[in-house]
Amino acid sequence: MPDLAVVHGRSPSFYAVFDRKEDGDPGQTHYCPGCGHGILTKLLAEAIDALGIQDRTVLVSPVGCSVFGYEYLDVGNIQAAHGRAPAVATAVKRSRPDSIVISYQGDGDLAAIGTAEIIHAANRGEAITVIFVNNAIYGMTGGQMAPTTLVGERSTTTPWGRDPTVHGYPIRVCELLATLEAPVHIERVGLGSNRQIMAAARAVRRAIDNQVRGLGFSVVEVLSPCPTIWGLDPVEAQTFVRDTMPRTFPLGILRDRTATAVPRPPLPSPPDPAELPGILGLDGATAGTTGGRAGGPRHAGADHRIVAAGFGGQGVQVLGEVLAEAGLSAGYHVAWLPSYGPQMRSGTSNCHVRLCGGAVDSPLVSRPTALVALNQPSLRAFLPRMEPGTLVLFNADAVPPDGLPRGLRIGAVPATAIADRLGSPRAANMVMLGALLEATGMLAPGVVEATLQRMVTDPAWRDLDLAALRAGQRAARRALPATCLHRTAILGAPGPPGPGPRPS
Ligand SMILES: Cc1ncc(C[n+]2csc(CCOP(=O)(O)OP(=O)(O)O)c2C)c(N)n1
Ligand code: SF4
Repeated sequence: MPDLAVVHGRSPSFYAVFDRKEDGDPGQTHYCPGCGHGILTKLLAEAIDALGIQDRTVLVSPVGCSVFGYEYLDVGNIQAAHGRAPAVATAVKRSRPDSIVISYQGDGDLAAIGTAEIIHAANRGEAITVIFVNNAIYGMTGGQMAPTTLVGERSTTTPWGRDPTVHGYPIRVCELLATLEAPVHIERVGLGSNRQIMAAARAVRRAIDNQVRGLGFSVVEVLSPCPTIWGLDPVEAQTFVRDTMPRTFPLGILRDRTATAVPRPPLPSPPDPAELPGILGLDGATAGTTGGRAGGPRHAGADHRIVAAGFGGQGVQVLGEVLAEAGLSAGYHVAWLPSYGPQMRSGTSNCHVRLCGGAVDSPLVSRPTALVALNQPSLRAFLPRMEPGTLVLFNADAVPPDGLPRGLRIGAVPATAIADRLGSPRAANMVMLGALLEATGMLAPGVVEATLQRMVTDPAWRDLDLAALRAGQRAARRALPATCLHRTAILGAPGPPGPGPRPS
C-alpha cells in the first residue's frame, strides 16, 4: 500500500455540492467548526479515492451528528436505525460480497443502543469495516452521557461529573472486541494533533484495505473532538483529545491478524425456495392434499392479502398461523406478521397474512383483499382503510347499519354464537376461518383440515376446531350475500384462485 501523499484539492469521493448547506457555502458540511467528524469524513474520502473503490463502496450512516454522511460522500449510501449499522452492513456485505461496506458510528450509537449489534457482527467476523467515532458524549442530542464519557466528565445527564459508583466506568469497546476470536484488525487512533490525524488516516485506510483484500472484521476507534458540547474552543478540544482522552482510551493496535488472515470463504448459498417445503418436512405432512409445490403454476398470479383482527384471546394469531401454515402446505409463498399489544388478553391483536403465487415482497398488508374482524372495535378500526371490492367478514349476527364505506363486500358471520353452540366460544376464530375459505376459495378445505390435525395436538380441541371450521363454511354458504362469495374460485375449479398481483 503506498504511503500517504499530500494532495491539494477536493476528493473525488465527495459530492461537488453539499445540498444540505443550501443556506450557506455549498462546500461546507453541517459539522461545527473543529468537529472530528469533519476531519474523519475527509480521511474516509481520501482512503476511498486511494483504494479506487468509490463505485463499490456502501456507507452505512448512523443516527448521530454524522447522520448526513450520505449528503457528502458520493458512494452507495444507506441510513440505518440507531445502533443497527453493523446489522445493515452485514446484510449488504452478505448479499453483495463485492461491495466495500463501511459502518460509521458514534459512541452513543455503537456503544450504547447498538452494543449487541457490534459485538455480534465482530464475533461473526463479518467482512466489514467499522469506523467508531468516540467523542465521549451524545453530540446530536445535546450532550447526554455516553458509555464512553470519562470519569468526572460533565454531561447534561451527569451534571456533577460521571461517578463510577453511580454511572459505571467508561466502556473500552476495542478492548472488549479484542476478546473475540474473529476480528482481524482492531485499532484506536485520535484526532488530537496533526501527528495523530496522520496515524488515523493510515488506520482508516488499512481497515478498508483489509476488506478489499477479502479479510474479516476491522474496526478503528477514533477519539474525536466535539468542541460544541464540551464547551471548549476547537484548539482546546483537540488538546483534550491529544492529552486527556488517551489516559482512559490508550491509542494503538489491539489486534492485527492481517498478515496471517486468509480471505473469508464465500458463504454457503441459501437453499432454493422451491426446496423449503421438503427441508421443513412440510411436503409429506399433507401429501395428496397440498395441491402443488411452492411456486408451482397452480397459484400463479395469486396474491391474497388478509388482515385478521380482534381482541387478544380471541385466537386471531392462531387463525393467521393456521392460514399461513396451510398456505405453505398448498404451495403458496407465505408471510404471517403478528401484531399485538403488551396485554395477553383483551388488548388489540391483529395479523397480516399473505398467500402469494410468487415471492412475497412484503409481509405488511396495507391494501387487504380480505378483512376478518372478530369484534366491533376491530371492524371500526380497519374499515376506513379498506378499498372498494375488499371482502369484509364480521363476527356478528348482522353488519352494522351505519358508517360503512361504500363498495365493500361485507357479510356477517355469527361466529361466536356458532362456536358457543359447538362447545366453546373460543373456537369462533375457526368459524371465521371456515367462512373466509368458503368466501374466497383460496385453499382447499382439506389442506386446512390437515394443517389443523397437525397443529392442534389436544384431541378435544382438534375436534372442536374442525367442527368449527366446517360450521363456518356452512354459515358462509347460508348467510353471506352472493357478492361475498367467489364460488367459481373455490378450489377444485381450475385457474388462479385469487386476484392478480398488486403492490401490497
Ligand atoms: C431509536 C432512537 N433512540 C434515540 C434517538 C435519539 N438520538 C439521536 S442521536 C443520539 C445520540 C447520538 O450520539 P453519538 O452516537 O455519540 O453520536 P454523535 O452525535 O456524538 O456524533 C440519540 C440518542 C434516536 N434517534 N433513535
Ligand atoms: S455537536 Fe459535536 S459531534 Fe456534533 S457536529 Fe458539533 S462538534 Fe461535531
